[in-house]
Amino acid sequence: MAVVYLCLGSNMGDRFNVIQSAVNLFSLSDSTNIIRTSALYETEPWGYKNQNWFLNIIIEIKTSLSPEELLGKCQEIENLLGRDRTHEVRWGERAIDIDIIFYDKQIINTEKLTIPHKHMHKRAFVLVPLLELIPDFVHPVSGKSVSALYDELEEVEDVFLYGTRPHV
Ligand code: PH2
Ligand code: MG
Ligand code: MG
Repeated sequence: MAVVYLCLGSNMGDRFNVIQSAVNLFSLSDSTNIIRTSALYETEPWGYKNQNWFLNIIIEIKTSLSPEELLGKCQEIENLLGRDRTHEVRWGERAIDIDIIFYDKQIINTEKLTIPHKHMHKRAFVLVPLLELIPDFVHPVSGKSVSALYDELEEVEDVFLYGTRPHV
């Protein structure tokens, strides 16, 4: 079993409902168990600025799936929740995005998959919720802890606690 951190984000439609539905689908799946989640955050768009704010959350799961299988599971859930890749722009709006941030301490660089996530160390919307869960976890490539990565952020987009969080 691997311990994995996923970042879920939504900035289209009923954002809370979409995040709750994604959490439910991971809970219901035999191959993924949710251990903990961060709080839910409302976050300023990172990258392409002219779009709605996101809801973001990190979920900690245990899974029997390989990284490639887990990617497939994430894409299956994105598709079920109405993600339409044909009309997307890079870093633009989406009903649901599910990114693998860490998969144990594995380092993976294939055409389909980069783990740890390529941009996670530049994003407050990933690091702030991760700080709640694993401040001392060491990023296997940079050798820096999550809290060190947060301290080194140069541009910090706004990240606010949202009033409620999804049920697990
Ligand atoms: N996802 C992106 C691009 N920008 N900004 C925030 N705040 N949250 C996201 O989840 C996000 C983003 C593309 O995956
Ligand atoms: Mg993403
Ligand atoms: Mg993605």
